[in-house]
Amino acid sequence: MCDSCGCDLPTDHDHNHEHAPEIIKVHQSLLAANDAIAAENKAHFEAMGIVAINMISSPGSGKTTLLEKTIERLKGKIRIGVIEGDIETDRDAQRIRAKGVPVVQMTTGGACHLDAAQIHKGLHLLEKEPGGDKLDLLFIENVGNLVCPATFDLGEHQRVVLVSVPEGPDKPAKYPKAFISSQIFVITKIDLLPYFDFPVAEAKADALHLNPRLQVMALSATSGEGFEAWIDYLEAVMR
Ligand SMILES: Nc1nc2c(ncn2[C@@H]2O[C@H](COP(=O)(O)OP(=O)(O)OP(=O)(O)O)[C@@H](O)[C@H]2O)c(=O)[nH]1
Ligand SMILES: [Mg+2]
Repeated sequence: MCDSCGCDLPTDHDHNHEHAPEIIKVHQSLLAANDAIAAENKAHFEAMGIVAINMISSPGSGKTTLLEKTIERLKGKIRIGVIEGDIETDRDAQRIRAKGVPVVQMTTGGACHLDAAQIHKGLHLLEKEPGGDKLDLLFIENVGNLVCPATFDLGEHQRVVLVSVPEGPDKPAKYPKAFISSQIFVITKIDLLPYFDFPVAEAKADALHLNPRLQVMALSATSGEGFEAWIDYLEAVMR
């Protein structure tokens, strides 16, 4: 640290520069601490042979419903575990437990996202659940929020961002970070397309403008339309 101006540069640096406000420095160091734990999580996943997928969306976009249908479809073929993130309640964990796979609920007590330390803790809790120590695929359902979860690496291999038809097609343009940092964009509830103004091509074009490598799919967990592409994607990431 520089004794002269108190910044992080060596003492002999040119002092003719602006200092980052303290709030930015604290934020940067919080993220650096999170990233270090995320790297440990990733190493843990790889040592255990687990593929980890982080699901991000606004509240109610259909994350848990998609997981319920996915478990129904893949149970017995792929060993699935789930870490649920919510501000309060274990309702989503109860829904997943009813499908017969290991699950833990992390409640954040107000925080709008999961962080890497919570996933580290969640993994150890999951290992104590029946079957939770031998998984092929771990889904992490993040807290319903399209903003904060995009900033926190959890050590996942894949990040999936979901937008449901009733939310409108402007979400990629308005919440770009979630789309820039994800590998897959899933448009959900397409059974509702006849009732909402949701030009799929517009949402897709905006997302691809932000992130040309994004894989885009559209599905309905309730009607099953488009579901095969999601299953194909999961089977591909498991290889
Ligand atoms: N029409 C229709 N409704 C759906 C579909 N998927 C989910 N829903 C409904 O949308 C509502 C919210 O679904 P959830 O799966 O709980 O959404 P979520 O993203 O997990 O919500 P949070 O965990 O609160 O962020 C429920 O009433 C679901 O039945 C779908 O494909 N079509
Ligand atoms: Mg949910």
